[in-house]
Amino acid sequence: MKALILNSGLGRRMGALTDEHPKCMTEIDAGGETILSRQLRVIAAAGIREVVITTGYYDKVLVDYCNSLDLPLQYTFIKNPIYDRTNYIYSIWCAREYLREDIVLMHGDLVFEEAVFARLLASEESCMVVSSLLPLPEKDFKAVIGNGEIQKIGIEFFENALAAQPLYLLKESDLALWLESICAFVERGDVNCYAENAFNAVSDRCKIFPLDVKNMLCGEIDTPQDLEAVSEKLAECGTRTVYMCFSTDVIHSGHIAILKRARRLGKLTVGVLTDNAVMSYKHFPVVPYEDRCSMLENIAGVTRVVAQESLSYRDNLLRLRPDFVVHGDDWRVGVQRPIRDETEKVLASYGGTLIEFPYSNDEKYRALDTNARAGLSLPDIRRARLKRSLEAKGLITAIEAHSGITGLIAENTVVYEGGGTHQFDAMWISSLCDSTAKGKPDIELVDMTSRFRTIDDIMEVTTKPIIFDGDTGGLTEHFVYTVKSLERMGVSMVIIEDKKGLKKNSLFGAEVEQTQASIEEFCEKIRAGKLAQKTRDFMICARIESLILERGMEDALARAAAFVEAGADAIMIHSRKSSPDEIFEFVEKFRACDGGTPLVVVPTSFNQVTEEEFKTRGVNVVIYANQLTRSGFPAMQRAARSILTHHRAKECDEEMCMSIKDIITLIPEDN
Ligand code: SPV
Ligand code: MG
Repeated sequence: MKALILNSGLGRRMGALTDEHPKCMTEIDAGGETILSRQLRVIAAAGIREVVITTGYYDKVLVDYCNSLDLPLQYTFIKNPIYDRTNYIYSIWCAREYLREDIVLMHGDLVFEEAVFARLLASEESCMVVSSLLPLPEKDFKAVIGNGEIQKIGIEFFENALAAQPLYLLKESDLALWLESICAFVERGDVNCYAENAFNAVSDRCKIFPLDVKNMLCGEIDTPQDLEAVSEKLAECGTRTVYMCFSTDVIHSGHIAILKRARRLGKLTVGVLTDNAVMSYKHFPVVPYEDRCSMLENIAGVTRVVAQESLSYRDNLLRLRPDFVVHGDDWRVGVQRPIRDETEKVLASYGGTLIEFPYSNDEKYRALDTNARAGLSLPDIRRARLKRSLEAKGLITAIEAHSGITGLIAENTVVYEGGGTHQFDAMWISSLCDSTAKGKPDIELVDMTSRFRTIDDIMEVTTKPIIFDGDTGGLTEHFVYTVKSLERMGVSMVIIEDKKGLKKNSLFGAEVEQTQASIEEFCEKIRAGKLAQKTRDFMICARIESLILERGMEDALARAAAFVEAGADAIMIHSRKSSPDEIFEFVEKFRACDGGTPLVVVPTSFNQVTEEEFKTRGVNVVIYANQLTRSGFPAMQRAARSILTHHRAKECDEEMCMSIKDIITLIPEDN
């Protein structure tokens, strides 16, 4: 993209101000900034490198001045040799050979705030700056709008018109059409009209759209009075405020570039998504919220940092009422679109503006992100994540996984809701499902070595934290080794149930013979486990079977208190009733005496309760303990039956199978 600035004219109406230099060199602030230096700085800051400037009046002064500014710009100066006898249509004609790509076109006496320029560059179509709020000027440009497009530009149009400024973004094809028309005008000697007359002749084909900048500064300086008004408005622009939101763990040069551009628009406030909000939307934050805040606070130009509690910008925007929100244009499509739409609506409610910069999807930035994510699967980081998630979210969810593929489902399944996403926080390595996958009963028959093998398979392909179903924990002498091994592997929590002898699955309840360990026996096991662990992150959760074995609420509560006293980091209360009442009663009574210890539930039989309700009542971990096994198994049975019934696989393939292509691409190669 190039910029074309028209600076050939005499600027007669400026009086003495243009006695010694062209109008564009008129100073607009006390710091010596001129119309031109400001334009060039804005152009350079936007990343444009080539500028074509048409000259005429005091051309040498102008060329020397541009070079003295020392900006990272390459200039092409095109002199209009008959500048005193022609209008700028002729200057553009002189420069035509240099205009073969997308350009921004501006008159040399135009002063605009940076946000106007940013919006212009973000446009996907050719556009011209207009204002729906300013009164129609008597003598300056107006644009006639029809069907959302600009149909005519000129000073003589008042009907269906908006005040317009000669600042354009022209896509290559529209520029070519306009230039063709300019050539036709010049060749027949029409050199004293506006270039816009040539546009008007082809406006049915040359599509230029209005870019409504409302009250933002974009005005020409024709007279000393204009100069005064524009300088005043420029000072006002100094009080503009800008808001951006970040969730990133690493700040790279792409972020710095967008921050730099944002802070040029005004005083910059950065919202940092809280850990909870990040977790709900993408992956777990590698860098905690506080550290992400201080990273951003220390970037030059960031005036302040505030928390953004959810993906939605609404609350912060209504509170801070920034003039601009800045974002990459990537959120125009995909899952973030609803958030963008809401942001636009909230901004419109108080007169704010959304500014979008091109999103950099650079390979090196993606690699940084991938590397940060790879770290999440390392044992220390994965282990610590459960506690961090619990602290950040209050309630977390885990889904059963018993193999690499079910681990991938737990890891990658995401649903989109309200512009955000929802996914599981952790995985539960269920004894029931691990045993079932091996065709064995859930009676601690699958030994620890084999259970660890399952953990390993899952860990190899996932990053989410793991809660391990440790059954009874076995003999205390064995349990201490289990704790050490799990901790070393990066498991976050082991849940052991207060049973002894031959353990059967709890969902059999009192229908089968099961023995509950005494409080003292089980406390001993907890204490030994806590002594064995090496890190502070690993958690031992005591699971109480009193309700399952019909020993009553009092027994359950007494055990919970004793187990916490013995060092349990969390309590799981289990029930096999279809009504959640006894679970709710336990939670309420437990919470009356213990507000802090996390409570875990496994709502297999009382599946009607929502996570929200559990949270409100004081539960912290909800485990969906067996749903992948219970849904996968009947699907497989149906497929097997279909093949037997039809003596071929066609029906099975067509009605119940994923395609071969899908299954082979399901698993990414870099796993
Ligand atoms: C498991 O998933 O193995 C459990 C939960 O221990 S339950 O099956 O409900 O006992
Ligand atoms: Mg189990």
